[in-house]
Amino acid sequence: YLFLLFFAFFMFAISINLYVSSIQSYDAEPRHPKPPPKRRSLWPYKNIVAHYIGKGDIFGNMTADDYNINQFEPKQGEGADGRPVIVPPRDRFRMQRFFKLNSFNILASDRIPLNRTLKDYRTGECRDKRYANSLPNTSVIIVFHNEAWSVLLRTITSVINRSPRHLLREIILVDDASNRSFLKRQLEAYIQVLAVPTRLYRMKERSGLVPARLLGAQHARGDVLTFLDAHCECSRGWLEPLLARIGESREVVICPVIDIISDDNFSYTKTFENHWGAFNWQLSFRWFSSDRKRQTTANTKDSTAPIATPGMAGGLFAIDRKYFYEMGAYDSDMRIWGGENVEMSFRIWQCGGRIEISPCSHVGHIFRSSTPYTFPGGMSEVLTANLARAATVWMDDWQYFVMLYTAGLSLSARDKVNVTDRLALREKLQCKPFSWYLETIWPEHFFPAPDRFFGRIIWLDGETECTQAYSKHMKNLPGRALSREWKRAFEEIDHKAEEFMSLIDLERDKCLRPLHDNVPRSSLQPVTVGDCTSHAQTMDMFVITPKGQIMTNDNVCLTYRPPKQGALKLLRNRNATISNVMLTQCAIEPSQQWTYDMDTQQ
Ligand code: LR7
Ligand code: MN
Repeated sequence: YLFLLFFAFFMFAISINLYVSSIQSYDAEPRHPKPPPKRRSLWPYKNIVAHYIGKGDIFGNMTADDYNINQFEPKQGEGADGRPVIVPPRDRFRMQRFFKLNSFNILASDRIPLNRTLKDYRTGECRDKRYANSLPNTSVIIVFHNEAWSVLLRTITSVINRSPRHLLREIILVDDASNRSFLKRQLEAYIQVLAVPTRLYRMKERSGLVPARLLGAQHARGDVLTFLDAHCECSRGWLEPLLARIGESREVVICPVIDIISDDNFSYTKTFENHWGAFNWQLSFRWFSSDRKRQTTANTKDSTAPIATPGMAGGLFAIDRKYFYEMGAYDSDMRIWGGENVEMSFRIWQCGGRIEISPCSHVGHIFRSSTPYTFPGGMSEVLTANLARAATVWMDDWQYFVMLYTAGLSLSARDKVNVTDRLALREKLQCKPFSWYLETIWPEHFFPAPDRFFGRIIWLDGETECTQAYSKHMKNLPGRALSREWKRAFEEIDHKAEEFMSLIDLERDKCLRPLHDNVPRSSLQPVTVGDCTSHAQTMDMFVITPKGQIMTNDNVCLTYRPPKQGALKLLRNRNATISNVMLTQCAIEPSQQWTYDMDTQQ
């Protein structure tokens, strides 16, 4: 028995060793252009020791340098036509281990050829569309920080293969101080042999995507600047509609439809073409889907015409190069990540330009659920500072609303930023006020406004099955108020909360609670009630529009849904009435129309 036990242990040790060294064999540089010789360990157990003591254990954290472990072995036909990739079971362990390096499944990507085929995602009308012979040409600018090899190169390859050669003037790569070694000489060598002039610039130190894009733009010579994230795939016919729209009007910033490349299996999924974008109370970008007017010159309903959008996602867009600079390029003080898309959306619209999405242009982007890279200075600090800059310069009175209702974006964050030069730009370009933006460009918005009520809603649970919302704490915001008044108004709401608490019967009264983060914008969700809180920041706040919509953050509206006939269960349910009030995407329909009497506050 002892012998058997010993033998079993021996076999176990050997298999562990084999397994771990198989992980280590992932330690090869990408195949192109020249695979470096494999390093062989002199002492076989070094790998195990390195795993458990040195480089962090196999279940633990990895550093960027570990990514030199890159096995790029595309297999013909894998991922063809945008199909998902299946990583064989024997690689599942490595797959999980390497996922966190990029927050996407690099093993799946490494199996797909750089020039994989995609479907044609355009509608028939878009395919049939003919464009002028003389479109402006473009520089494609791709900035990256520690991007994965196969993903970055597939982005570049798709740009080259799917752009008409005469329209693609050059590709400009900007490395935002990556520390992965294959992004150094190896990348430089790779881009020498490409069919389109490709240049690489490097940031001296990690700065963020805004400074990197500014550096790229500075070296660009095309008529148009087209920005892409470093993990995209352009599909057939993506470029012409963008350039054609700018050829028509140089004051248009034009975005493609952003399709989804799975972070898990790299499948390419077409998204809806009639989506448009805007921002929630925390200024994060959101997609919306109600119909908006298309930008057509003709009266006919042209399905190929671009759709105006109040906000842009930020990563994928084309803009006339000179116009980019006339309009103040970017706020160069925005660091690392975030906020620049908010700033640009407000600025372009308020200063006389337009932002549109072309339904005929499809580009895939890998959406990730977490950020793989570091945020020097702290993620929330960096984001807060960037958003505070955007809000202070462009949002007028609404900046106070954003400051109070955004976790982390306090009034003190605003006081720290110095935006003198951006305010001067706003002055120089004679830009319109934020109220104009909300009313004209984004009439569906869900922000409080002078013609709207804003506050909490108390639910008086009841005798009756009729659904009615009662409010005791609505505040009519001052009309053409000065900023200071607005600031006071919001602080008052916060302040009055205590007073408000004394008004309500804590035992009986409950406040309506929107489940902001959990509400899928497309489906019905029952509203919840909970204890009334006293902090503005908790966001159990609603806006009542003159049309009677009760809106809250993220385009969610209170909707009445009649109880099902003869549902005995409902009668027995004490919460029968509340269960008829749902939260769903705002739309102009009778089930979303409520009445509010200002005098009785009911
Ligand atoms: O410090 C950094 N330095 C960089 O060079 C941080 C990032 N980057 C690069 C990075 O390698 C990538 O190529 O900048 C690019 C964008 O960074 P991502 O991919 O981490 O950003 P994201 O796709 O999560 O975020 C979106 O919002 C950002 C706000 O700052 C930028 O505007 C991104 O470009 C933008 N991406 C898109 O719009 C793609 C569609 C997403 C949607 C909806
Ligand atoms: Mn991205």
